[in-house]
Amino acid sequence: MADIKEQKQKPNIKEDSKTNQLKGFSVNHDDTKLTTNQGVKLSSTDDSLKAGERGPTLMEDFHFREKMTHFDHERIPERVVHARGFGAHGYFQCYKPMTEYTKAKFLQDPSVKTPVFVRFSTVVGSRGSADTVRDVRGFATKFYTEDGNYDLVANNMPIFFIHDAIKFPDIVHSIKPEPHNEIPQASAAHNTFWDFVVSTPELAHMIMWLLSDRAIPRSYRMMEGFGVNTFRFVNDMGKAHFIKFHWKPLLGVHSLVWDEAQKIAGKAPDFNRRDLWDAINMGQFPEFELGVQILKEEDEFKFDFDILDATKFWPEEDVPVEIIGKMTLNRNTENFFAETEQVAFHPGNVVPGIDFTNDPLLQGRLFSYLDTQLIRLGGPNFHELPINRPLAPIHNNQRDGYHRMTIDQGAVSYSPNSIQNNAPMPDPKNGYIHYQEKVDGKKVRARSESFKDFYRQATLFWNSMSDIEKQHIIEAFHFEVGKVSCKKIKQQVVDMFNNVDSMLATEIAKGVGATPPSTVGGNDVVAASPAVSMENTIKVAQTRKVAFLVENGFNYQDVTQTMQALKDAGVSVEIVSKNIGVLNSMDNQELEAGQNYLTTASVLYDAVFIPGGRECANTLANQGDSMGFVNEAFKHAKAIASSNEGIDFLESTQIQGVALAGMENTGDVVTELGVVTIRNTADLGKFGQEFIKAIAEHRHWARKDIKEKVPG
Ligand code: HDE
Repeated sequence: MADIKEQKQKPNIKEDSKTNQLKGFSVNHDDTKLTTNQGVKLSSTDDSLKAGERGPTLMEDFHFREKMTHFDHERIPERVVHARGFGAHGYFQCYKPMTEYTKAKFLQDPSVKTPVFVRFSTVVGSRGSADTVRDVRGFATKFYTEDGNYDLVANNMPIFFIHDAIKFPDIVHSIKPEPHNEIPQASAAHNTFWDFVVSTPELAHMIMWLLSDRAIPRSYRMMEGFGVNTFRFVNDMGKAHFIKFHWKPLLGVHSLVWDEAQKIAGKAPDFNRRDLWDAINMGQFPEFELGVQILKEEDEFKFDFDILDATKFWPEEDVPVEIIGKMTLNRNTENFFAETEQVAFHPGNVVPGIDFTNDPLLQGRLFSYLDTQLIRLGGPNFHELPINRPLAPIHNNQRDGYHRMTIDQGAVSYSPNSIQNNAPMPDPKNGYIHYQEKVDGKKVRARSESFKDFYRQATLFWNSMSDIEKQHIIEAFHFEVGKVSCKKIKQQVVDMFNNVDSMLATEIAKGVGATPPSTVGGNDVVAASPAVSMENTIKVAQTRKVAFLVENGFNYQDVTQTMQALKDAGVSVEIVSKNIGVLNSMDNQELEAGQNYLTTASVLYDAVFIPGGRECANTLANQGDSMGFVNEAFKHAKAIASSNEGIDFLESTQIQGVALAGMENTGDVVTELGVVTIRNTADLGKFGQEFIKAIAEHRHWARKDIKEKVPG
């Protein structure tokens, strides 16, 4: 059984320290006999104990009662927000000692691998909701450091909706399903939310982010994380700096398109979960670099926004992000409930060297997270659950409470004491010392004037978007506000966003049946922050997923060589056919199709390949499902590749106006708008490389008017 005896001395943290600690609690049931929770072996579990075969069940059936009682109590309250999530284990390593800024031990020694557990989440939906809804994503990391647990409880957007935590229950109530009918699930597209938006101008900036592509990430592995609130680093001289935390994914930041996200929500509601699970199982470990923006205390008032206002970001162009380490996620959980569901994060879990600021959103969070765990995990001892247990030893005078697991020795549970020489004893040298910020003010229920610029950064964000990102934001407004039934609110949305940009407001009005603004809106912001546009992100093909549409009579060489090229680039391939099972090539070689058009769909891939082979191409051209598959990939701006006779099939789809390798072309790879074709089996090497480049591009937005021209 579990070895939960705490070590008294300083823990020697290694990459696998947390895994080893968890192993002490993990139970293997292979080759075991069925028992009760009291360890009594059972002879049968298929029938309850009855008075006669057709008689009533007996009260004394302890096995029935125990089994049923446990089942009846198996659910705990889901998180009030961020209910749906998915976790993974890994480690963090800093790149260099950060001693100048912080004494946090896990940021000092690049040779130390600090174990971490990360939970990604959506915010609004309930535990069973779909992964790909339009929403903010949570990105919470628990570092099991030698100085105790540090939680970086982040989101995938750098700002938040509101200034002050006291408004959190209001905004959450407005966005959650409406209370009278519990509709809609996991969606902001309804009256109460937009009613709240138009009544609360501080939301303007966050709405721009929420309606941008950031709200529908392609993968948890491809999104940034932001600490949002302003924290402090404090060094061993007691000197502090203001900081913002960033996680930067090494695969870049990439998103789905809205039509795709909605379809995935039906076809594969676990899309983001499965993506993370599969990537880790395949050894494609997600990696995120940790960055910090660091500000001197004396620069606190240097900006045209308040650095304590969580509805503002610090433009990276003004305050560069210093990359200080990397996190690698390399192990899936063994048990979802024990780990992902029971993990309890809290922004107040800090270690010496990291401290808070007066950011009023952060201040309120410092209350909420501990409080919420008390109801969710049923009492004050949740820190003893294996996933929450620190690697650093715990010694204090806290005792009792539901589900206490440690057996604390001795008569003393108070301080000071003489019986135990005052142990456990405070440690003035190494113990946590709060930063001694001077605070002096009147008690007021008020908001600082410096927070009241609601629109200028929303405009900065809008100015920073590429054309396609702007188009997607406008379409998101059309969807979200189009679902609002109250005409007055629609008009108020138009009027509110006229403060951000007139063109934006006019476009919103067009799509939702409101009147365009009659006055020129916007404000004086003309600058842009290129770092917030996803167009400028890292672009690699690695870990992407490609569908090969194959039928009997395919060209074996086309398939195997292209597959090898993709695999060498870290791209995975699935063979999709009308029927799952063995396919024969034109020269009678075999290939196994793992998916059919019912088990999978175009929206679940990053790209499509159609090989040569006359019979294969003819079959595909006569299958509506294959045509639809390619049309949809084209419409969603994904890379498409085809060789030899496969191109004839492409010509019969809706891929129009893109140059394909013609019959007269006998050698060159033709690449246009992310469609890569070749009529020469001898040069598949170059073809593979071009295809990989097109996949790395993520999407090919230059395909003009695809949305209008391609049905579906
Ligand atoms: Fe949270 N938030 N939050 N939040 N939050 C919770 O704590 C809260 C905020 C974030 O995977 C809850 O354990 C308040 C910002 C993540 O388990 C709760 C306010 C950011 C997670 C809570 C905020 C976050 C939570 C619900 C406004 C980004 C999921 C369950 C003042 C920096 C953690 C729980 C996980 C979860 C309160 C705003 C991130 C109720 C009061 C800003 C990633 O305590």
